[in-house]
Amino acid sequence: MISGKRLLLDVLRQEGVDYIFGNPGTTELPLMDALAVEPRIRYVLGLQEASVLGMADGFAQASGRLTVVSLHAAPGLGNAIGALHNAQKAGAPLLVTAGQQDLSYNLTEPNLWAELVPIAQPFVKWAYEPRRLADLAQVLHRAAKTALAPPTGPVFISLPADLLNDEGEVDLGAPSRVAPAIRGDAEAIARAAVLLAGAERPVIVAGDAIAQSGAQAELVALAKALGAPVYLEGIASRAAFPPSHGLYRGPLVRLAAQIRDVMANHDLLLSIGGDLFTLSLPGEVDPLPAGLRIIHLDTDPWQLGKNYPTDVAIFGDPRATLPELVAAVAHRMSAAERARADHRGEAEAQLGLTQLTKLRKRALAAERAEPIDPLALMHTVAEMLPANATVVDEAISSAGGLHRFLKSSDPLSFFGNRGGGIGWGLPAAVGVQLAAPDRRVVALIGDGSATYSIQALYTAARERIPVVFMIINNRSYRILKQRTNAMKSFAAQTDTYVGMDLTNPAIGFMDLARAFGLAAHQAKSLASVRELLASALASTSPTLIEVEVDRTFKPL
Ligand SMILES: Cc1ncc(C[n+]2csc(CCOP(=O)(O)OP(=O)(O)O)c2C)c(N)n1
Repeated sequence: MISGKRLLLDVLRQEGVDYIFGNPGTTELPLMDALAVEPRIRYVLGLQEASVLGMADGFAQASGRLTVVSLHAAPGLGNAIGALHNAQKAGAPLLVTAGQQDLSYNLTEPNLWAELVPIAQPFVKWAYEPRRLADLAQVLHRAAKTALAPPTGPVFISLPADLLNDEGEVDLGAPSRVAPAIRGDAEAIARAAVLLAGAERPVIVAGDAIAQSGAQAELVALAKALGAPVYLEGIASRAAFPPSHGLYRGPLVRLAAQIRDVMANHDLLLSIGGDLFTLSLPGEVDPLPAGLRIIHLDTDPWQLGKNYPTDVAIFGDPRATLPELVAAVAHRMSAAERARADHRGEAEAQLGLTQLTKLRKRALAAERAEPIDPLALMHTVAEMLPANATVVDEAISSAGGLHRFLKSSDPLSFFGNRGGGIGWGLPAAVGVQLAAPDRRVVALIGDGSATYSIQALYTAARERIPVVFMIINNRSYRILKQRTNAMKSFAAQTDTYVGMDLTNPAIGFMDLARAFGLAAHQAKSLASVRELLASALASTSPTLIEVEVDRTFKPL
């Protein structure tokens, strides 16, 4: 005989779970009761569900492990939906649960009751509400398997309270795992190699799948063999390529005209897990010039040929597939083609290094600017980061240059907001740090973004998670001002931006941080940033540094 609540925790233990991120209510009380005698699972309390989900997202992405979230009924699930959208886009393997009222009286429409599965469904790979204790173990195992099977992503299970309180003789079952390293089709690899070997001006767009599969070294080998520049996809949220490498070009801008300007220089586009293309606004032009050939390798077959016809579409894991592709290209290339690729690679690398030197010079020239120049700030922070640092980036309009200045490109060195719903970075940083305790997590967060899920600071203080939170305060939604200005209409003519200034009153970030139990400091010069960052990095407690930056913006 076993109770549903005991079975729930036993099955989660079988699935390797040792953290639950949650915020409790009446419908979760059976779970909270069972946790009272389950020392192997740590319950990480978040004070609002957007923060709970965001922390779990960071943890899941950094650990690659099944990560459990416990939310409270329909209102709790509703609060988490924006963050669930982000987790879905990032492919975070989350098992999201919400307590449901006792099935026996849902017909009466009790307090907090609404159907949960339809709320979660658009944002998950699978959503289900078990109705019998006998099904609970199988449902949980299937949920875990589904979240972790490539392409990874969140699943949702509604947990009716009566199932958790019920008792019965039920089998716990056992976990299943789908082996993730899918090797691309050999015939497709051979066709891709023919096109790549003969390409005159190939370009690579690298996506998050590179970091997710740990294929950085394989990508460098391929880029070198092809003499091709490497751009990150527009919504890059992971590190794919060494930032100081001459072939690196940083992320594509998410605007059609800018992408087209890049692509016009090339005859073949090789996308490795890259989004073709997630744009921020509809463009008047097509991002891809006519005649550009496309080879696309991805762990998610949905992405292959989604928006553009693809000459060769390979369903596979980059790390498992790229060595074969590199070997096939080497085998196909004639001596003349190889010489051409080497020559091209040298010229591209030279160009990349010149661009990087120019950008560095601009950052250095702005070092003394007051208020602080965002580019100079990114350069300073990147220079100061220790080798084992992880950057969590939600600096939005202040992040320019960051991707080029960072020194490290290992898979855990960088996390960004893939889904675009802001309020992600602050909680995600807490989850990343919890999953990677040997690293130093530095979160670069815009002041606007920080306020959506500010209560994650409390979890950092309560759990002693030593993130360095750097709030980049321009007292505005600057990116929205930029974009409104680009419409060249009333706002631009009158220099009036409705609902985009955070000045009157100014938000007291140091007061907020201290109220949640963190040490907090303010920097108004780069010298002070250096000093405060150095001491925050030396601390074993979380710290918040508010950096006042220049709030003006350049027209796009
Ligand atoms: C959940 C959500 N609400 C609103 C937005 C729209 N939005 C995008 S960026 C932005 C402002 C970000 O401000 P901040 O973090 O200070 O960065 P800045 O633009 O100043 O660089 C807003 C409100 C969004 N993306 N997601």
